This record gives sequence, C-alpha cells and structure tokens, in this order.
Amino acid sequence: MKLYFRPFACSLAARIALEEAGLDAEFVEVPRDGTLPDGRAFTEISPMGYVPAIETSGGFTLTEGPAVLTYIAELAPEGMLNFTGFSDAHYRMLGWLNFTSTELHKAVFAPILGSGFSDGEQDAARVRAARPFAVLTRHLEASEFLGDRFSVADAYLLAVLNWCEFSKVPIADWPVLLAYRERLRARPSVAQAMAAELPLLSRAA
Ligand SMILES: N[C@@H](CCC(=O)N[C@@H](CS)C(=O)NCC(=O)O)C(=O)O
Repeated sequence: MKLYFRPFACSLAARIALEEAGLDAEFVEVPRDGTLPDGRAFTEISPMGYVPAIETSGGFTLTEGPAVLTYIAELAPEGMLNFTGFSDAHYRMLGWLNFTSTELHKAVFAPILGSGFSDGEQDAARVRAARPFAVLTRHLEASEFLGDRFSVADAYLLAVLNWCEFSKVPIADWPVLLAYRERLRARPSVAQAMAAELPLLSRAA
C-alpha cells in the first residue's frame, strides 16, 4: 500500500493506524506544488489535492480520511483498530470519525490553517471549538479512548488536536483533552509516527 501524506497533516492518522497494525506501506510525501516525485500531478490520485490518499497494491485508490482510516482498520488484525462489524461500538467509531472530520477538522481548523479566510473568520472558527471540545470533554472524562479501546477514531482526533497550538485554539483550557492527547502521544505507534514526520515538518516549513 502507498500512503500519500503531508507532514503532520490529517494523514498522520493513517500513518499511526498503519504503525499500530504493523502493516507495510510506502509513504509518499506530497510536495507543496502537488507534483509527485514520479512527475504526476497529485490531483490524478486525489482530485481535491488533499491528503490522505492511499493506493493499494491491487490498484485501488481511496481518498477521504474517514474512509481511508476505516479501510486500514479493516485490514488490521481483528480488533486492533476497529470493532466487530454491525456492533454498536463499530457505528459509534464511525460517528467519532465523522464528528472529528466535520465538527473539528473542517469547522474549526480548516479556516485557520487554510488560505483565504479573514481574521474575523478565523476568530469565529476558534470560538466554534468550544462546543465540540465540551462534548469530547464530557465523553473522555469517563473514558480513556473514544471507544472502549484505541481505534482509528482516536488516531484521527489526535492528529487534529496536534494543530491546537499552531492554530491558537486554546486546548490548555480543556485539561481532559490535554491529558487525552498526552496519553495518546505516549502510545508507541503514535510516538513513532510523529517522530517519522517531525524532521519532514521542519523541512517543509
Ligand atoms: N475531505 C478530506 C479533507 C482532507 C484535508 O483537508 N487534507 C488537508 C491536510 S489535513 C490537505 O491536504 N490540504 C491541502 C490543501 O488544502 O491544498 C478528507 O477528509 O480527507
């Protein structure tokens, strides 16, 4: 499998998932100008130009983080990143993937990290963090992970919470989330994935 990524983007979650499951993958960094090392435009693989995207050895290409993560989870050894199909826990995990994608990634962080948004729009995005952060706090006060064990939903939420300081989203006001992020960062798969991308981040900056 090939994972197209940018350092510390949401694609970090897919790297964490691959690491956690011990699945082999080739990692292809997508340059800023979108021209891949083999000369192709990245939009041939990911029409929106977004990471993550994966290409399987069978030639199947998939984009959209929650779908990519669910695919990796289903390739992983039973129960490692996912929950039994058709169980309540499985659908709750899909719910958390969507929650992170829509209520945090796109509603809060995309306007701050993306281009073309005014200062006022960015401030409004920071304010929007309060409601999903309160929901997550209530949930994580009583739970170590989003589900009853680690899943790809945690990998995605961690990748997004990593952006708080850079985006000036005040995670320090949310100690339960801060503690959750620290717990996850101490997990070997997360620590290894972050260590692999950290040197690339300073180069890309
Ligand atoms: N809908 C996409 C969004 C992915 C996305 O926003 N990726 C960002 C990195 S976190 C990206 O590639 N941005 C590059 C750009 O905006 O050109 C998904 O869920 O995977």
